[in-house]
Parts: sequence; C-alpha cells; structure tokens
Amino acid sequence: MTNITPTKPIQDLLDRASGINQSEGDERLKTVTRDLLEQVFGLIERHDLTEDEVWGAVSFLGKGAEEYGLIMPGVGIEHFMDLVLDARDAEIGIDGGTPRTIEGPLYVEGAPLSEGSATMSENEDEGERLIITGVISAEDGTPLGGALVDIWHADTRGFYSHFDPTEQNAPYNNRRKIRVGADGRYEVTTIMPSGYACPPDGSTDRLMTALGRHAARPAHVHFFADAEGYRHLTTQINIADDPLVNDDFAFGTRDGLAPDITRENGVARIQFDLVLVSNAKGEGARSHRERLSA
Ligand code: MBD
Ligand code: FE
Repeated sequence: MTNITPTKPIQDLLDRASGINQSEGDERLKTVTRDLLEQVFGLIERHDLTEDEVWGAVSFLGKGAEEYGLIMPGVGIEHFMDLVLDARDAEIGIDGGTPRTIEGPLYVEGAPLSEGSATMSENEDEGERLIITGVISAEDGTPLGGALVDIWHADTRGFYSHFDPTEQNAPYNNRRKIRVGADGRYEVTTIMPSGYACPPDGSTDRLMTALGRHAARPAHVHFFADAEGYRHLTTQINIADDPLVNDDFAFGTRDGLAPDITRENGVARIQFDLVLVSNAKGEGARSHRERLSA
C-alpha cells in the first residue's frame, strides 16, 4: 500500500484541483470537493486499486448515472440521509411525529387533487381491493384540517404509472392528492400493490447481484403530507404480510410503518394516521431533488 496522499505535492494538487486557493467560486463546494477527492485518493491507495478497477468503477458509475435514483436507496445512502435528518432533528429537540422514510425515485408531480377521499386506480387491475384511511393530526392529536396528502404506489405487477415498461398504466394511475376537511380524515380506495423489483439487468440489479444481494422491495405505499405551520413529511407504509417487509433492498421499513391489515368480504383495510410536527423549531421543508412532472 502506498501512502502519498498526505504528502505536500498531493495536498497541493488537492488544493489546486478543488480551487481552494482561488478567490472565485463557491466556498462550500470547494471544501466538499477537496474532501471528496482526498477520500477517493485515499481509497485508491488503501485498497491498492488498479487502473482497471478505477476505470471500471468510473464506467459503471457513468452508465449507472441513469439509475442513480435506484442506486442511492439500494446502497443505503437515501436511508442514511433519513437517519442523519433524525439526528439533526434530535439536536434541536424534535423527535415526534410519524417517522420519515425514503421517497424513492418514482414520484411524479401533478397528481389529481380531490377533497377528503379518492379512488386511486383507473386501470382494470384484477387485484385485491384496498382501502386506506387515516387522520392527519398534530402531535397533541388536533386534526389538521386543510392538510394535503399526496399518495402513490405500484400496481399489482409492481409497476408505477409513468415508469411502466409495459405502458399499461394510465397517466397518474395510483397517484392522488387529497385535501382533508376539518376532521383531518382521508380515505383512498385502491388496489393492493405488489412489491417493486429493479429493472432486470439494469445497473442497480447488476450491482445488487454483484454484492450478493437482491434488488426488490416489499409492497408499499408512499405518502407526502403537508399542512400550514407544520414540517413536511415524506414517508411510506409497507404491506405487513409481504415476505420482504423486513428485507427491503432500499432499507425503507421502519418501526411504526407497517400497519395491521384487516380483511373482510374480499376488501383489505389499513388505517394509517399521520402525525405532523410543528415547524416552530425548524422549517423541515421537502427536499428539492429532481422530480418527474408529467
Ligand atoms: C421504489 O418504488 C421505491 O419506492 C424505492 C425507494 C426504490 C425503488 C423503487
Ligand atoms: Fe416505491
């Protein structure tokens, strides 16, 4: 193992490469870039990486860039970010509310909005009928009238509208926004989703296979929730009886996010209440990541 990274010529190279000694440019970007490069230099030395390994990685990451939205959750970075946000919240005395969990890459802006309740599935899908109900409230239980929930999930084959390789999903199928009334209550009638599997032989699938892992998620339903004066919440519920419920390739399952399912007359029901935290101690806005808008 070589160890030239700490030497003066390499430290100078890092300064020059990151623009750290230039007066122009963005200070924070320079600082982070310098550190990133130093980590990469260190990595190359620590593991005696060969030229072929370095270029192989670059070419994988280049091709994988198209699937970065799947690779990020797959390698746990998106879940790690949730844990970091939790820790930052704890530092400013915020620890309540419904737990956050990963957004994933398959949200689409602009779903139809309705008041109080919605039917989510437009396609003829021979699945199990599923009704999800709940109340959006503050930590003290006060219903948050006027709050907005934005809900999205896959179909019975695990495909999402706008990302369906078979193009059988109508636009915004299984995507709805609901504005709740004074009682804070929402209700959606939909069809039980299936779990998601990464596109076969795509970068993420290949990476997971190379790591000896699988590339699938348990069935789940995504939620955004927002109310005036409250922190944004990004979360999901997992379908509790899915065999992968505790083996999600994206690490999205958290305590409190796999509610009980009751079944009667061929209809599955899930109650999922969302508790939002006041923004008095911190804004807690939704991330500004790139999102598809159809
Ligand atoms: C999904 O549906 C998803 O929610 C995540 C996080 C990753 C891949 C597919
Ligand atoms: Fe998903």
